[in-house]
Amino acid sequence: MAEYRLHCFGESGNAYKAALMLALSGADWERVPIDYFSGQTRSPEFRETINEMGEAPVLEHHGRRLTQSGVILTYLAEQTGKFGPANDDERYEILRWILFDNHKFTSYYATLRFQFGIQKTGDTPVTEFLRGRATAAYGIVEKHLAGRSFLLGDRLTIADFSLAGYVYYPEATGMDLTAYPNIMAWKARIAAMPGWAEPYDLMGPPAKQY
Ligand SMILES: N[C@@H](CCC(=O)N[C@@H](CS)C(=O)NCC(=O)O)C(=O)O
Repeated sequence: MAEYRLHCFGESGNAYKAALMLALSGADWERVPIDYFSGQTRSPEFRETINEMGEAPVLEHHGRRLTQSGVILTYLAEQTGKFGPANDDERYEILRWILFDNHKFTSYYATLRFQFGIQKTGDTPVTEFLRGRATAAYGIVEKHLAGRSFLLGDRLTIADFSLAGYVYYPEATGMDLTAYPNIMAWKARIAAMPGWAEPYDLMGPPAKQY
């Protein structure tokens, strides 16, 4: 059995954040597939034995079970000694971006992609609202990345893995990411790192063709 076990599924960008960290830090890990589209995360068994919050990702390590990608990233940075903060200022800066990501950058974009690109709802007042919120969050990150290689400056950290969770997925959102040149360059910088792979290569293929 591998040292780290990541409960995940291909479509989950929140799980991809942890998978990216495991892959780029060279950890010994394996995936434990979740059958999300058959309702596994909503089953009483999953909630009682794997994650009461009913979500991916879940990381198992030496008898510990951790959930929430931000917690998992923080834990992995401490365990591996890689991609973590170098001092207190960086610790707070990383936490600041992880919180912004969970509230705005990932959450609106991921929900938009789920509705528009996976459930194929077409445009509705909900997707239009989500796209407006995601566009605002992308604009903030685009501005922050001007003149910086990564969120904290010159060095790749877990804050980047958090925000990078959904930017490599191919499903339609009705947003054109090429309109964000700093985000596109940042995405390419992360993709050039040794160990990087596409979400569906790291965590398993999509449940169907979207
Ligand atoms: N804030 C959480 C979000 C996790 C999350 O929303 N995971 C999705 C998959 S990407 C999920 O399992 N959703 C199940 C549900 O909400 O029912 C994290 O960062 O881990």
